[in-house]
Amino acid sequence: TPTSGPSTGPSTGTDRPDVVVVGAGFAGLYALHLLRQRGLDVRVFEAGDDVGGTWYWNRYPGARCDIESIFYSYSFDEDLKKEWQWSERYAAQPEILAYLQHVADRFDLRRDITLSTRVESAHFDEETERWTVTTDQGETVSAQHLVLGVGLLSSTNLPQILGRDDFAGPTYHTGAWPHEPVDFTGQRVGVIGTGSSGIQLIPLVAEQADHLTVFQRTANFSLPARNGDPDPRFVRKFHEDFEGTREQLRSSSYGILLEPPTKSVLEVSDEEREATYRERWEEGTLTGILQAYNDTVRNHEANHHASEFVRKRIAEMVDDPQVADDLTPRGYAYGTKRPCLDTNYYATYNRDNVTLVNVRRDPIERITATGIIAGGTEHELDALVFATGYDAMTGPLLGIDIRGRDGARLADKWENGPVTYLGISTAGFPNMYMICGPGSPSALSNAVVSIEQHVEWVADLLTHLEEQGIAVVEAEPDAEVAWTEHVQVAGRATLYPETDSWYMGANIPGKPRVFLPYIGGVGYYREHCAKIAADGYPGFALR
Ligand code: N01
Repeated sequence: TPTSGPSTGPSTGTDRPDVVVVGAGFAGLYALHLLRQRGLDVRVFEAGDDVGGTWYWNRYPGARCDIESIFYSYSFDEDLKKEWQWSERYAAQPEILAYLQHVADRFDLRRDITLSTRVESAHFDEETERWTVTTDQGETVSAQHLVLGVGLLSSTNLPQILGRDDFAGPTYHTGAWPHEPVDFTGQRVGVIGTGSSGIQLIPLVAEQADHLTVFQRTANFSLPARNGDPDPRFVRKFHEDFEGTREQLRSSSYGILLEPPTKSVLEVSDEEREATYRERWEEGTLTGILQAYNDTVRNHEANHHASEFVRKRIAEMVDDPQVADDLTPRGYAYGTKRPCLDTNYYATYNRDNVTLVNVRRDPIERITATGIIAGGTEHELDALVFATGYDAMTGPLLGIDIRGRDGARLADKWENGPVTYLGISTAGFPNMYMICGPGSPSALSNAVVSIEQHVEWVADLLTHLEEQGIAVVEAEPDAEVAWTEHVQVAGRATLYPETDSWYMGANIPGKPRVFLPYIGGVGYYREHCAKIAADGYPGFALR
């Protein structure tokens, strides 16, 4: 039952907690709840002025989840799952934020969360075997354990475009949207970027603005979301068999309820393939077509069928053949850049007040005080939106000055790419746990299911340490090298590494090119982690 309202500071307020958790989004909130239940003294620091993480910051028009809300929500508490009713199949940002605020209140979490406070550094002190954590508010605390729930996509990317800071009008990044409503009425608005964020935002800005100019570098594959009421079959399923449904999610490949494909697309007839794709297209899910056959992201010929199907649909939806051609994704395999779900995205380009600039043909030369010059033409703008994404997965971790044994910096250790054991731990940084770190399925899954698995695994580990009187746990170098290689080998069995995407770090100039998430599947990964725990944590030094 709810026991506390909003508060801006901790009521326990200790400067020597057992655990410091960084971040109060889906990961940090659950970590606080569960670790507290295990009897640990926990402090959470959150940079935002409220809980919510991703769903606190991403307030741009059209922001909503693209995994059905009934699955994209916690499953650790049966009552919570059954009580909360989503108003839509894919809930919008205000509702997801309200849900996380509700969770914070319902489980009395706020008293241990310090808001409006960014963790600047975390240094491991070898003498005390504790982490010294400092914040931008001048607070220093000492904790035995450090849990990093900083998110995968929370470090915004503002590209270095010539003249970027010369623009005289307001500029926005989708991931740091203002809290007060932004009104584009009567304005000429520019949007750079056509990833998931741009694709959600563009239709709504087009409806409001006088004119919208979209600057597209890479055309994306997007499927219609067919948002509406929550699917009653799934709601019922959770009500009738909570545990069984939860188990199904946890043992699935992506953390959603979708039968795993058993057939190759190459073994079915043209008619069967077309009918299956059609059916999946009508369903409106992120992975429907991607997961229709088992080789879509493993084989170019198989992928070509899925890619062509979506390309044809784009051509049908866009009136102007040149614009349709520019919106048609080519040169990379469908699915290897994260696909999108949209509402009216392609039809938006049929509006008179929308211009598409293909910056591969007409490169952006510079931003000026009054607009953007691309391909020799100046596009005059009153406001500019950067939907240009994130320094994914490693950016949020390396944004904190993290130092382990011998003062070694995590940023130096990961100079050539992240090295982790299970995406949770990294050698030389004892008692530090990443929630959905690089090398975990996270980015290739329903993040909430992955977060719950990590938080529960870490909580079990801390309970084990407590019971055994062990003070320090640390990944062993051999184990992390083997795991990191396994993650890359699994990636190389797919088409992902061929594509320039944030999965590969390719969207950030100078970032090492490695496949950041683990593609072994949520269910397999969970079993693997569980076996490591059951076997007494091989690959970890415990003392
Ligand atoms: O970011 P992105 P996002 N000049 O990196 C372009 C999740 N998410 O915020 O593809 C011109 O995907 C860039 O072009 P290119 C989801 O996991 C989920 O949209 O690099 N363009 C691209 O078009 C998603 O994948 C939801 O050639 C430049 C765009 O900016 C992830 O977050 C909603 C440029 C960036 O796309 C990130 O999505 C939103 C430049 N210099 C986000 N630099 C849902 O749940 C970059 N671009 C629905």
